[in-house]
Amino acid sequence: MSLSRYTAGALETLTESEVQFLRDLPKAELHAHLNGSIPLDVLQEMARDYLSANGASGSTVSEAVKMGVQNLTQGVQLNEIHEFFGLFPAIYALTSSPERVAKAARAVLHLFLDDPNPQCAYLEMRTTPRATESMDRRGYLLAVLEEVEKYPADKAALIVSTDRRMDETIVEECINLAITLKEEGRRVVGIDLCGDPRAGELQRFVKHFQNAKASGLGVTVHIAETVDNPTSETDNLLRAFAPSRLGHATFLDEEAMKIVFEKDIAVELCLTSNLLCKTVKSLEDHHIRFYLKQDHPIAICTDDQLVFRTNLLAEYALLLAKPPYGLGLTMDEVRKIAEMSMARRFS
Ligand code: 6MZ
Repeated sequence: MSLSRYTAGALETLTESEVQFLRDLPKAELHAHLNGSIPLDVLQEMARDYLSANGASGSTVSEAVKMGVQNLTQGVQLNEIHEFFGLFPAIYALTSSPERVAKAARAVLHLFLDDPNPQCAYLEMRTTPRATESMDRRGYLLAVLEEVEKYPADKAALIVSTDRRMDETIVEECINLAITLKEEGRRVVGIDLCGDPRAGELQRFVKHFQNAKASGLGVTVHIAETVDNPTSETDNLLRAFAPSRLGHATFLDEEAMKIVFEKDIAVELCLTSNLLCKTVKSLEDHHIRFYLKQDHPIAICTDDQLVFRTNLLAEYALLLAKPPYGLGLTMDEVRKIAEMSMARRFS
């Protein structure tokens, strides 16, 4: 799949030895959503299978799948972040049985971890458990875990996501599943709060997140991803949810920053995702510069490489490439960032 203009530009300016340096760097991918990271060719194959089984009916779902996959194949242009979430019903139609979720998980793990060019040394893949006609949420997670656990524990683990749009009963079910599966010795290492940043009042999540933390699970939350996320919500996420990592953290005010520094909360940064969702205007304006100046722990991540047409190597290329293609960091600085990602694993 061709890369987005941001990442392709950065990679093209690097020498072969610089690319090799980035490939060889042990790095951890800590923020990758399963259904947003399915390789395009696998998704297209899944769509073909789906349409040959269901397409004749010409149902609304089949039409949505055709349109959705066509969109993703051409390369999605987003006017604003909220359009991003509209891509998922079509993808979800293709990953709604245990076999198909397993196939998607297998492909994502392979993409990140296998030769000839593994993207990272360690992957914490995250996903939101869904109940469908053919599986319940536990079945969903077991299908994904079976694939994760085919890799050694120092290579792959699972984070269970909850979505801001969920009812409290479902939040509770997802988090209890994460806790129980961990107790059963399965490779669940953390929980996440994700979903459309416009959605939901978050108070109903608090006690469940606290339970998860008390059970030894890592906690990460998407926070202040858009300028519209209220300060009170950000404050609540930092204080009541007690996360040890944050996703995006694009619009933190001074007060929030103080907590992040004091509590040493690492930040998962997804450069291309932010640029394509237009929450950040340019690399020049990206909040990574601020964290680098403060020498604060960060992890460079891909978020949803299917949609954003990127990969972890290309995200690191954005660090090393000279402006205007990248941030122009030195190899030592980039090495240090990779080390920080490895140090902030939940496992
Ligand atoms: C917030 C995001 C996201 O869980 O079905 N997701 N939530 N911000 C983002 N940044 C742009 N990218 C992905 O993967 C897809 C789900 O992850 C969340 C969305 O809720 C999306 O439905 P899973 O595997």
